[in-house]
Amino acid sequence: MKKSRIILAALSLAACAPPKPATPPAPQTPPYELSVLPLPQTVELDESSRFRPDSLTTVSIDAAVDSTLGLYVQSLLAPIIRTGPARLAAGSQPPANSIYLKLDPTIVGDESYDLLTTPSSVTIKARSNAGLFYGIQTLRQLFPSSIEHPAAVGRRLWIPTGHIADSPRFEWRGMMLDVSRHFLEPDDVKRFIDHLALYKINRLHLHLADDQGWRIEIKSRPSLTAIGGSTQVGGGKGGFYTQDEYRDLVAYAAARYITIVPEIDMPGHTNAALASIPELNCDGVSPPLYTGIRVGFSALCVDSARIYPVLEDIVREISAMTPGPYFHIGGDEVTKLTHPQYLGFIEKMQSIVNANGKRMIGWGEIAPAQLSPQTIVQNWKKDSSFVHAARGGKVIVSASSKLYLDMQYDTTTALGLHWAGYNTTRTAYDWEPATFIPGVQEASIIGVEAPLWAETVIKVEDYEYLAFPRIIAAAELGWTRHRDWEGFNRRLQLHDERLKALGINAGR
Ligand code: TNX
Repeated sequence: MKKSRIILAALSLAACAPPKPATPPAPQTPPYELSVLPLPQTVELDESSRFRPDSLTTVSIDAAVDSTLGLYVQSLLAPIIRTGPARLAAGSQPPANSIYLKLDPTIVGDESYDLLTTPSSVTIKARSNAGLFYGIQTLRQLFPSSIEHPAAVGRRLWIPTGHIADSPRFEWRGMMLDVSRHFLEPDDVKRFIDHLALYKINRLHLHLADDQGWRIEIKSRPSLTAIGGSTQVGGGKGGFYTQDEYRDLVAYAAARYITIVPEIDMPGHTNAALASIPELNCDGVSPPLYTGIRVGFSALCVDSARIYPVLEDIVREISAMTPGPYFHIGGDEVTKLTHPQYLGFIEKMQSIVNANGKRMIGWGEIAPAQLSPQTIVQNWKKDSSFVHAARGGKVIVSASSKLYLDMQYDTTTALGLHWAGYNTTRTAYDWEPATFIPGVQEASIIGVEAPLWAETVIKVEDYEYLAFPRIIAAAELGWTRHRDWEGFNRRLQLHDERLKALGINAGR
């Protein structure tokens, strides 16, 4: 493993500065402090020389680089940088005073990048466009928060020279949005996607169906949205994504190197589906829609052959419009079935999901079923995910007592629940996923994900209040190998201005 090395002359100078004299000297630029989140693997910065983009700075990209990345760099620094990105001819060098993106197969790791800053240039190298995208996010955060205000006049944007070499600890760095309990409009989901990308989060799990709402159009089963999508917790108007809107979200996320993971929770958490399609019920009669927040009362009629064509239609249509390799079948909190009924159902769903070309994911309860090692188990409470690890399967760590974003910060938080405890930002950050689940070691952990359940949130501001800053803690947990709470907390304080600049309604 590479050693983590952070050389920050400015930081140590600030730490041993003498007490302030009575009459302060003429104002000076404060020392540069690193506020990049998540913390990169190695950072060497030299504040004594700087790169400062100006109206003559250009963006250069190599032959194979995704051109949207060049445009993205230009837009981050517009209107300071005036010209669009230039694609370099093979073998030629970038001009002086440029920000240069280069694909380099010698960089180890699919999502790694290398960022070198001299007084006259910035060079980001990576093996993949995803790595370049992460390098650009680091570059963005090296600049002061005023980079987030493109219309501000007289901005002085500069970064110290130096070298950052970075790669993620885990392949899966996720967030989950529950859009079922309350519906979140596509534009609000996009807003989340934009902000998650800033922290190198690469999975957005959408919890698309639960007791209170069905949120995705299924063309062969239109009653799912016509009935199941018509309400939400508290009885509001609900809503759903049309297939075009879903595809648009998938593409929007993909352009930010985020893979959408669709979840249809089953066989429990299915009241909205049961209310929409009578034959999913054992007595063939649909129950009424449900707008409360109880869990565990609903179940598909798993012994009836007539439910499987419906489930096949759902998995097929969603899989066809999801380029990512995953399909999440939920599987949590089932109290209305026997254990053999439950396990048999999970195994049938695994065949259906695999037949549609996807890797199945399910909550921890699915672990005792006969699962393929390709299936992924998402741990959220004490479960038997060690059984899955023992068969060579992967586990996503979403420990509710650490990473549940719908847990209240403390007893004074108005929004959220507290059945798993109160989760402060430190709770979310200051623990170790590789030693948390008995029998599940680092090698079995594909990564971490922070779920935001939405029983108590309606407006996107409320979702943000619970998500930020804890999602940033989760992002660093997933990315950074050598973490320390004090350092993180300091960078987070410095980052606060950027959250404000982005208009994020972070909880404090
Ligand atoms: C448990 S976590 C649930 C959800 C609730 C959540 C509320 C999980 C797999 N199931 O249905 O929304 O608690 O915190």
